[in-house]
Amino acid sequence: METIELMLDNQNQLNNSYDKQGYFVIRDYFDASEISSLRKVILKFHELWKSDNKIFYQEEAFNSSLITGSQYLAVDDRIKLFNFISSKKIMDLVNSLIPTNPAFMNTQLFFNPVNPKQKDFWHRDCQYDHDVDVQKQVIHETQVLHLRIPLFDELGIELVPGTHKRWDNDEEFDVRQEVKGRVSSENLSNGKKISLAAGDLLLFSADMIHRGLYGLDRLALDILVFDSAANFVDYVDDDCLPDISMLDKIDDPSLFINTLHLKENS
Ligand SMILES: O=C(O)CCC(=O)C(=O)O
Repeated sequence: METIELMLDNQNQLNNSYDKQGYFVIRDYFDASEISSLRKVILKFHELWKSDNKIFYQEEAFNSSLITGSQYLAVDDRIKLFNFISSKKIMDLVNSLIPTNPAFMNTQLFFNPVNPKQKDFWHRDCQYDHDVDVQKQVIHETQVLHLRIPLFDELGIELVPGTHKRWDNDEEFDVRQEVKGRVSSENLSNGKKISLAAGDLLLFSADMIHRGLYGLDRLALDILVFDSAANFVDYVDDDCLPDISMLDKIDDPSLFINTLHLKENS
């Protein structure tokens, strides 16, 4: 088979997997030098963020966000991050799943909570914005894509395949919503653990049932992307977007330009 056909075939398999299961993983997608330059920028952010958020970090945090913002990183590091986020490797996947005007939403950084009693917990991202009746609807609408890039080997993510398109069974609902005496850190019988190594990429739907697995030295960058046709622009913080002056230093700024256009028209 010609290389181009092989690539298309792989991409179709990935799209099918996302469509049916709500996720896919690509092993060794990034080489050591790509990960090491990304890690350098992210660790700079992380150290500054931790010293600025000491109490929150010590007591309850398991993630930070707005990594591309101006609070902790200087312009040159932000440009490196914008170029990584919109690199060909990422955009090939994003464009294939969202062919028309995919838009950048945010970034998050996931790490281990300091408090060893803090347990990893099942959730759908939409449950923090909507009550149960609306959650039942939104899982059938356009969903936000999470692209997880682990910077160190980690236990990864546990997810329930197919729940991007279906409502919870009783066990999933009771555990995730913590009703009938259940708690969100209990094991689910349909959970599938995806352990990840530095260099892998996991793409999953934010609204499927999932939890991060705490342990090892986890530090994972999550990139969040949405379809411009969906109503998510209010979730975007202006400061995590590139300034106009940065756009010509980004090889393919379309992901950010799409968000900037949505902002202008909102
Ligand atoms: O890794 C975690 O702690 C949770 C990950 C998660 O919930 C997410 O990426 O939406």
